[in-house]
Amino acid sequence: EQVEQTYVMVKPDGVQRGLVGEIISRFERKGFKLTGLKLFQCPKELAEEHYKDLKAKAFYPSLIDYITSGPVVCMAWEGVGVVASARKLIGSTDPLQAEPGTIRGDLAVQTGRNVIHGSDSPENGKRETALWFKEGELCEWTPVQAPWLRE
Ligand code: DAT
Ligand code: MG
Repeated sequence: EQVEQTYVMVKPDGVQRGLVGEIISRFERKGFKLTGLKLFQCPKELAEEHYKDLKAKAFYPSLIDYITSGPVVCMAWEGVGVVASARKLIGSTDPLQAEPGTIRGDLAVQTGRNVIHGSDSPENGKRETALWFKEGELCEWTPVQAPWLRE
């Protein structure tokens, strides 16, 4: 079983709406390991690099405006299966299609204000974690609960 990394980010609407604790709590309770966490005002260049695959989309300019419109909360989470599991906790891109019980299903109503980002593959998990966190901002540590989460 491969330990993966994923990059999860509370978007500016989630911060403005006071959902940071609620969102972090869902990942914490699941049992993944937090390895990086910061409140951060994203520069335009970084938003453009993060979403470079969407550059051709009509919504791209408003997406960049949205992500840079206020502070975000950047998180790195680690664990076996964390990438796909985080996507499940997050729910579908369109919050109206997202299942109840997911973050977007419970806490959002529109794709353009869907409160959270999560990497879509282990490769992108590594790429995005390295993009948003500098060396020295990530912590290697062993949670005391580790033996109670995995046999
Ligand atoms: P996800 O964030 O679920 O991985 P994505 O990678 O396809 O979704 O798109 C990145 C973000 O771009 C998404 O969270 C919100 C925005 N977006 C995607 N499709 C959109 C659309 N049709 N209209 C407006 N914004 C959209
Ligand atoms: Mg995506």
